[in-house]
Amino acid sequence: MREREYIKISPEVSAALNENKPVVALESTIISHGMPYPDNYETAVKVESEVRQCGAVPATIAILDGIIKIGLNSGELEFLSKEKNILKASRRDIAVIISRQMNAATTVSATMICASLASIKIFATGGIGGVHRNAQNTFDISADLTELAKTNVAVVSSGVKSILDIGLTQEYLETMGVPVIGYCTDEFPAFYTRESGFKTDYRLDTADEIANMLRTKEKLGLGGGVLIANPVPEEFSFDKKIIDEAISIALNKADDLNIKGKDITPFLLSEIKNITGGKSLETNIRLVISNARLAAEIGGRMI
Ligand code: PSU
Ligand code: MN
Repeated sequence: MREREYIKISPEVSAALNENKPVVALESTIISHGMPYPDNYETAVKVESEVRQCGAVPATIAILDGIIKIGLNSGELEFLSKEKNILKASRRDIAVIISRQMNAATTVSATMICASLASIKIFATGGIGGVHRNAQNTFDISADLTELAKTNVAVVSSGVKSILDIGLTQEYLETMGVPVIGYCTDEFPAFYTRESGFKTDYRLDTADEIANMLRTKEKLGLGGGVLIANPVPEEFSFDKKIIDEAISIALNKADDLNIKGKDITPFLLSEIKNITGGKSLETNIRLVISNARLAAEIGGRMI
C-alpha cells in the first residue's frame, strides 16, 4: 500500500494485529490540547495500562515528524504532553502535516482515519466533537461527525459535552447514518453528567451485544463509524446545575475573547477546569479510563 511509507506501527501493536489480538486505538488531542501537564501524561499512561489489564493492546496515535505513529513509547507520550507547539490535526490537516514533517496530535476524526489505515476497529476517547451551540451562525460543526459518517471505526465516548448543542449533534448523526448505541443507558450522556435529557436510539447492556452488532454491520458491508455512548461512572458524575453554570461562564468568556475554530474546545476545557477547581479534569480522566476499558472488552469479543 502506498500509504505505508507514512505509517509506523509499533512492534507491540504490529504483533497484536498479526496475531489477531484485540487492539484499541487512542487519540492524542486529549493529551496535547485537552489536559494540562502532568495530568495529561499520567492519564495517557493510565489509559494504556487499563487497556492492557483488559487483555487488549493500546495504540495511541499521533503524527510525529510527519509520520503517523500507531502505538507510542513513553518518550513520545511525554513529548506530546509537554511540548507547546503540537498542532491539532483533523482530516483536512493530515496531508499538510505529513508533507511538511510536522508534529500533531490527532483529534477523533484524524485518529479514526489512522486507525482505519492500520486495520484497528475500535477506538476509545473522552468525548467526541459535535455541533456547537449557535452553529446556525458560526457553522461550527466538528469534523468528527462527518468522519463518523464515512470511516469504519467504532468510537467509545461519554457522549458529547454540553458545551455543544446535544440535540443538533444527534440530528446530524442521524442524517449521516451513524448508529448511536447507549451502553447500559437509555439516555445520550453529556460527558460530565450521565444524563442529558436526550435519548439514545438503542440501548445495549453488554460488551457481547455491542460486539455482535459491530460484527453484523461488518458482514452487511455497512461502512462508516458507530458511536458507543458510555456514561461517566456514577461516582464521578457532575451535578448538572454546577457544570451547566461553569459551561455557561466559559462560553461567555470565549465569546468575549472571540475564540473560534479549533481553539474553542481546548479553551473551554481549560476554563471549565479552572471554574470547577480541577474537578472537571478528574471527571474527564475517569471517563476516559472507563471508555478505554469498555473498548477493550468489546475489542476482545470481536475477534
Ligand atoms: N473532548 C474532550 N477532550 C478533547 C476533545 C474532545 O473531552 O480534547 C478533542 C477530541 O480530540 C475531539 C476534538 O476530536 O477535541 C474536537 O475538536 P473540535 O471541536 O475542534 O472539532
Ligand atoms: Mn470546530
